[in-house]
Amino acid sequence: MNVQMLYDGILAGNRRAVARGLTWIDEGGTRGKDLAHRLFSHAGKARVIGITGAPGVGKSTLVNALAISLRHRQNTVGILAVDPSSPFTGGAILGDRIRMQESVDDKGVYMRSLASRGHAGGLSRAAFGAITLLDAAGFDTILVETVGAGQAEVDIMRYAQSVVVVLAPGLGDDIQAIKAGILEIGNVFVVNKSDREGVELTVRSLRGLLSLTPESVDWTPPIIKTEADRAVGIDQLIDAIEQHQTYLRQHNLLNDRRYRQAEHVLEQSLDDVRKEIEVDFRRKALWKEAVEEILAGQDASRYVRKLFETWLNATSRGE
Ligand SMILES: Nc1nc2c(ncn2[C@@H]2O[C@H](COP(=O)(O)OP(=O)(O)O)[C@@H](O)[C@H]2O)c(=O)[nH]1
Ligand SMILES: [Mg+2]
Repeated sequence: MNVQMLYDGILAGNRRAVARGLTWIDEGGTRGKDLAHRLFSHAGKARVIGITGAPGVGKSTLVNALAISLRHRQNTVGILAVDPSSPFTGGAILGDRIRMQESVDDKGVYMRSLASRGHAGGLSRAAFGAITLLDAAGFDTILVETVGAGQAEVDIMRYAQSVVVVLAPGLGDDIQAIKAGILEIGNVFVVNKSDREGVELTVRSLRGLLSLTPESVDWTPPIIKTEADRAVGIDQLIDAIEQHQTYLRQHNLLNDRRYRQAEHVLEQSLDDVRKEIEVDFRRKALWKEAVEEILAGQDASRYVRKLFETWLNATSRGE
């Protein structure tokens, strides 16, 4: 399958093309990056919902319940599970897969886990590319699950329009330990496993913590109680997400976000060119020559200019 066929296939919503494209993107190589950049202008229609929180709070169960409920509302749903600690064949993901089965048999749902084996920053870039692809493929809603563990996961949540932070009772004492970063990115909070003891305590502690974070004037994050494995509270959660989406639209925040994402694409391309130049020149004599001249006291920026010029000439000659 060549790039053009793949690109056309993705835009037509062909599942095999979507699968292949996501593999390219997850590899982190040039072809995946180019594909994601080309697809960007066709994205921007989907609503992108991030679901984050500590391991075991019930995020995957919640995503499953959300997907089923959204399908009943005639939404098509793309699901990305981003978990660098779980390779494709790993137990956790396999378990998720099985529980996702109910929605997976349905053509209106596409589920994929990303493992991105790439360098630092590779994971969030792959996630952005994958969201772009699913958006361009025409899914109405994209659900992105991340373990709210590190900076990469917080970065990924920047690509979501509405971020749902999931907690569970029994983490009561831990609630103080929740990273402030996670609290700040939450637009909707869920206390899942509300069948368990200590729900009200968790809700109260959470409300207390949220009152300390700088408050947006127009949006107060609601706290929704759910029991994901029995699909309790899912409609309330969808309503809360929809209210947040309405808020974003009314304040023109979706357009702002799209503008920043286009800037981000530009930054990534610039970064790619810089890396390409470096890789190319490390192989050439000019690199060694430059290092030696710098050792001898020459200005490095002169060489940078020269590297760019030589690269530009070579690329315009199609080398
Ligand atoms: N008691 C109870 N268990 C739940 C609920 N939701 C999910 N679980 C269970 O919690 C465990 C972890 O769920 P999972 O969705 O994999 O959590 P994740 O790691 O956050 O994705 C599983 O055994 C679920 O069946 C709930 O509302 N109540
Ligand atoms: Mg999970």
